[in-house]
Amino acid sequence: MDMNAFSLKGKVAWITGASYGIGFSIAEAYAAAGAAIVFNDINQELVDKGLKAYAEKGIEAKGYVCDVTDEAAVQELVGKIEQEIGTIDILVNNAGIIRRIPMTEMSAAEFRKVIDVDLNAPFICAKAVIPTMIRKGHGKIINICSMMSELGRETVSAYAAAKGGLKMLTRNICSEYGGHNIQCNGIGPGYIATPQTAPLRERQADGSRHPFDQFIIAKTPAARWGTPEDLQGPAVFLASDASNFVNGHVLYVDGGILAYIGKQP
Ligand code: NAP
Ligand code: GCO
Repeated sequence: MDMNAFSLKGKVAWITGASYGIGFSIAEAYAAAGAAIVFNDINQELVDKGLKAYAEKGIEAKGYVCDVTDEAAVQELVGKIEQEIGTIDILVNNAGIIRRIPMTEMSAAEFRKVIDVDLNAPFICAKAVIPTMIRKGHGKIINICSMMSELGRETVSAYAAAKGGLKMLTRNICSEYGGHNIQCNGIGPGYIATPQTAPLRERQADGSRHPFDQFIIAKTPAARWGTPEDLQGPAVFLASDASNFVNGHVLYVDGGILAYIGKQP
């Protein structure tokens, strides 16, 4: 086998919401694999924070302010990227939010906001890049799904609905555009230590671990939280030619959570 199949040399990768967290880690891996990195975030402060962080890693990333829920802004951004850097070979729909609110206490507006960022935006961004991928005869779209693409839990109704929908959007892009040599797959991270999950890991007043922290440790065969770096290899694989016959798949990177009933108390 030619191991260059895992190379991203000469490719342009756009990772949404990648100033930090999982998106940043994936972009870092793509840069190491040879890709040109483009990212966006919701405001200039975050973009500047990201640019500084990429520069500290020796990565010449290009950053743009763009709200991924704004279709006109996304269309404009894709045109700007194509002019300034090149056509997009790899899209990672990473930007996301969560609101942990019991469903009966959640407003319809709050529910819609989560759906807008976590499901509508991946549609908008994929729709913006697919026409050029068709013209080029290849493309990679990777949607960052979740355990909640398969499981529910209290207080995350909107997030689970969005991530479940994102799994099916992944499968539908595969179905509709696989004939154009476009592969659309998902990555389903387990519980990863990022700002988004920080509230679930906060030390208690007595110094003990957060109850949810202990719960996840018991539910994970690896008996640890994942790190953004745990996602780098799977993300490079799904962005590379090594996965050209993998399509419509959600690759769960969860330390085994989905396979495990959980450690007996
Ligand atoms: P994070 O730390 O909250 O980072 C998400 C990034 O997306 C932030 O920079 C955020 O900006 C940005 N963003 C939010 N709304 C946006 C919008 N409308 N337009 C552009 N950017 C926007 O999250 P993370 O933990 O790295 O997670 C990244 C992705 O992985 C998300 O889709 C998340 O659902 C998914 N995921 C996370 C875990 C986990 O355990 N951490 C597990 C499974 C899946 P702000 O800082 O302004 O919010
Ligand atoms: C939660 C967590 C999870 C993780 C992730 C798991 O509140 O349950 O935030 O949703 O973010 O999506 O895969």
